[in-house]
Amino acid sequence: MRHWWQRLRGGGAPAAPVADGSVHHAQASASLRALLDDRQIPAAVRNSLSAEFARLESMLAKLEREELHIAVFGRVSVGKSALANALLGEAAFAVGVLHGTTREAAQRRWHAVAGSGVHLIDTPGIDELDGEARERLAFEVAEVADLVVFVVDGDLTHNEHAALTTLARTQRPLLLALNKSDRYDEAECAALLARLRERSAGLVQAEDVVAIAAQPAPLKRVRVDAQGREQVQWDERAPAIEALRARLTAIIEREGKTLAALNAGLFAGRVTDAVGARIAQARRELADRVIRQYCIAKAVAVALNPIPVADLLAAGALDAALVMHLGRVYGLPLTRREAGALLAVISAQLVALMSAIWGVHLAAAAFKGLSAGLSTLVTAGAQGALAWYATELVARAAEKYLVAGKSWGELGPKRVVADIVASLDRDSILREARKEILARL
Ligand SMILES: Nc1nc2c(ncn2[C@@H]2O[C@H](COP(=O)(O)OP(=O)(O)OP(=O)(O)O)[C@@H](O)[C@H]2O)c(=O)[nH]1
Ligand SMILES: [Mg+2]
Repeated sequence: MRHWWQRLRGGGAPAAPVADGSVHHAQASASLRALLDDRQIPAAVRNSLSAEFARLESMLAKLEREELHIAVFGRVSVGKSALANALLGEAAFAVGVLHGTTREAAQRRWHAVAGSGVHLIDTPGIDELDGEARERLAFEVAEVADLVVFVVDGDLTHNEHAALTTLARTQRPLLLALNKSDRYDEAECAALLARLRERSAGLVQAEDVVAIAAQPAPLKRVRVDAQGREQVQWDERAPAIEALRARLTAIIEREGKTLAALNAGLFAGRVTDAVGARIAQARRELADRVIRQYCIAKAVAVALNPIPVADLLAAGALDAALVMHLGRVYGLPLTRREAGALLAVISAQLVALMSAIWGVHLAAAAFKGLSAGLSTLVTAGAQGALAWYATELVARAAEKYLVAGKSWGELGPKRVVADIVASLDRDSILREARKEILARL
């Protein structure tokens, strides 16, 4: 089933009425609340995403107040403020001939819409030349809007098309309003509309591309008075925005609640992803530190008390502690028995790999450069380095298994372990290990 917003902008089949916006609304509120109250999210992660969490709060408040935000958006001087005023029926926002009349986004409640928690947001124009900062601001506003009216006063420029595409990607429904239609005659206007529909196909649904005149230029009337003198008179004209108003009210009535819920839901989804990524990153960093500590401990122990290379993989006690520690880091604690079983699987793969492929090279690499004057210290360092490397391999394999939720995945342990062996830079690990060990002995 296609989502309602795809129906909205995709054209084709007429949109079926949304079953019940209240359901979406309640679901969105619940998911925002759940995210805000989630005690599993570490304080550090919450702090690093404080702006996002603050916005979650305000979005939840907005949902609870049943508000719907509509933003007008477009290049400077296309008549965004004039349109907002025409919809509101009052001169709420400054309108001007100067480019950049509107400097900051501002919102007003739209009382004319039934049961209205609907707010109109006027935004600064996206400047084609140097208004990078204002463009960013406008995009931010569009982000908090549930629905965006993109205002143009002619065919889409390259920048407008790019902005429209970006907005469409934010999954907000878009309306495209051709303003200042009073400047065109009927045929020109129809041709422009057709052109706009063609160029915005896939971004805006055809019926949501409409012609309006938010503030038509006054009509010049020339009268000849009794003395035969010409009198010029300017007649103000009322805004002609019915086509847009009708589309807006239809959408608000049919799916206003769902729109608000969708916007909140999308944002909650992004925050959830961000939280997940931060937690994963924090865990990786912690795991790195844990692994390093165990590598040092084991390497030093082996260096002080050398054992045959073949026994390195079998040296179990520290490895079991390491694997259990990693389990706690990744929030998937392992019992001692589980840790033992996991180690057995990994070691079996490593032993097979090492003896089959490069066991000889491994030993050679560890002992490289030892031909001249084998001091016990250096030999011990080399053995310790080897222990470090083996520990690192075991730990990374266990980490993969834990990150995948205690699973080797479809490929199985053999492939996972082989991939890890291939991905770790053996020589640099051995070099670093030797340095660390020698510094400690
Ligand atoms: N002819 C005509 N002029 C219009 C129409 N709507 C707005 N204008 C004029 O266009 C100019 C700009 O209008 P604004 O509403 O300030 O435009 P804006 O998009 O808000 O501009 P910025 O705030 O500077 O980005 C003003 O001089 C308006 O009178 C219209 O429908 N027809
Ligand atoms: Mg303005």
